[in-house]
Amino acid sequence: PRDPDWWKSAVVYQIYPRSFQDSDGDGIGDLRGIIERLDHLGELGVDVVWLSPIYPSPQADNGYDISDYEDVDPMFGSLADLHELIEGLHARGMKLVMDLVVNHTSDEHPWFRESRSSRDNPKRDWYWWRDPRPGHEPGTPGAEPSNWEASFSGPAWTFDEATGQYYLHLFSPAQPDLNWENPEVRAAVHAMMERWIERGVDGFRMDVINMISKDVAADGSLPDVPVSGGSALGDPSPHTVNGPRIHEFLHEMHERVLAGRRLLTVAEAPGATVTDARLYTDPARREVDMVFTFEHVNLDIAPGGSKWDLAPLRLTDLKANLSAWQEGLAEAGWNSLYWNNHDQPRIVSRWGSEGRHRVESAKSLATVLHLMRGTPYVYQGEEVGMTNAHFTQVGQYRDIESVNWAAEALERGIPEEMVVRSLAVKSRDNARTPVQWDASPQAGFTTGTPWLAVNPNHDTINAEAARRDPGSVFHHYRRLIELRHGLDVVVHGDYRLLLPDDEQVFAYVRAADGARLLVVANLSDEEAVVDLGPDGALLDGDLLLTTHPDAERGSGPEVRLAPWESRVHLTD
Ligand code: TEU
Repeated sequence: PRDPDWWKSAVVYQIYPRSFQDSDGDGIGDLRGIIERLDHLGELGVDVVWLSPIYPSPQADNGYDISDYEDVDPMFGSLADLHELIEGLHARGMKLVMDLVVNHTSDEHPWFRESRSSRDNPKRDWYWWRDPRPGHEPGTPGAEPSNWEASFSGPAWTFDEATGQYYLHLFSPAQPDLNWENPEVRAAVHAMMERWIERGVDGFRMDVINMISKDVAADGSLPDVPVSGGSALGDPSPHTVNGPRIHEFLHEMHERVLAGRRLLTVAEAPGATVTDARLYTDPARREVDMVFTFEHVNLDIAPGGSKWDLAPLRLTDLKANLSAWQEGLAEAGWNSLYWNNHDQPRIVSRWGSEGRHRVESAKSLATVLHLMRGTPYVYQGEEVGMTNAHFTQVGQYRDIESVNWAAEALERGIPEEMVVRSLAVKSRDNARTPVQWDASPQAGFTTGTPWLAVNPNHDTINAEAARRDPGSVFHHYRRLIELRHGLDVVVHGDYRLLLPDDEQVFAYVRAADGARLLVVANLSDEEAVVDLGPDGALLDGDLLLTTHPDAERGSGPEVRLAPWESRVHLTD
């Protein structure tokens, strides 16, 4: 039975506008640049575009610090350009999902300007203002109202001299947290969402939405939390996620704004477990359609460390975690499927084999992700096999999270080569170098000077070369998307992991109504030989997709796979 939920067979493409395509030569991507590239998305075959923030912003966190929720920042263009983009997408049968960043605003948002102007301003309680800790000199270390830490280094509280109180910011001081306990705040957000829906948007990606419910004590204080070093967030900022009223707030938002509309909603949920996700995404609970988990992208963090404390990934850990999410949401709820976004390093450099097997590893990682049960997300450039930036100097980085951490780490005496290495592996700027469109100077991204350096490997890694090469990563993504659009077993089939203990091969079977899809991938630099047991018979099924079309293929149960070789067989 086809689900009424169109987003279950859809593929989403994330655009980080600042780095996608510049149309006016200022070195920063913009909306008209996106409009110029819609044919690329059409050829890839994606159904939805998730657009990272384009709203007015001082750009402290590249637009995730919003000073006006209902306009377009002139650096990206105008509301008219946005309407033209929406029309251009709808004309191609595609949809637009906006980034909803409402855990916090910019400190330049009028709401915060009013709130901070005086203790009795009507909007004072739209944010979290608290007195200094008793017995401490205000503004000195230890006087913060609680021990919460910010995600971009430092305490989560900043002292405001004018009114003698601290305000809360889980991210930078330029990103004060909204107080969702206040019904006026919730109503204002709901009204803003309603107006975006009226402008024609088709859904929302909700930025750190599981942080909006804070653990408030009866006396209104935000109590200390145990300092756990690296938290589930993948950074050392202990505070509450999945707070006591989160489901109430999301359900209220659903009932007030989302109900009865065929929108796509995805909640970015750092620290959420699959048990939490079942509560967030069970349709009977009417909260959101799916969540972004962080568990799999935190598997290469040293135990108890932060994202900067590097550890190698164990494939069996990745298979176990992804399978737990597949099984955990099999009966009720829905998965998002992603390797990349604007906050994560690029997968082919992180867990692929960029040097020796860049194309095959990019293809095989995409294959194992896209044929699982859930909605796949493709991040700009991932479909071309773009790599990390390979910066060699701290000064090359722009991202507030990287810049702040590097300064703090060097201050703490961490050797510079360790800082440079951690940044090269994990900085969010790895995802933010301009999209590589062709081999021309600046990769066809801009005629000016790009805000962040274009990767020199754009001379060979670019969309134009990929489109011309039938064996490219691009065409492999295009075929994966076709399989999802054409095969019910990909959308609705159940999932069964094979070979859980194998450290080279990721293999699973999807099954629905008699159809069975075998996905088998060697995610290692060495040849692999595995015995699929009774499932080996599925190797006789039609070969739908492979990285190695010329490989000799036996008929199981043993299968020999070249480094990074993957195959997809359909038995129906
Ligand atoms: O990300 C929240 C978040 O948890 C990440 O910043 C995470 O801590 C980081 O990726 C670990 O390296 C969202 C947005 O995606 C991010 O771009 C914003 O900076 C952040 O919220 C604040 O809005």
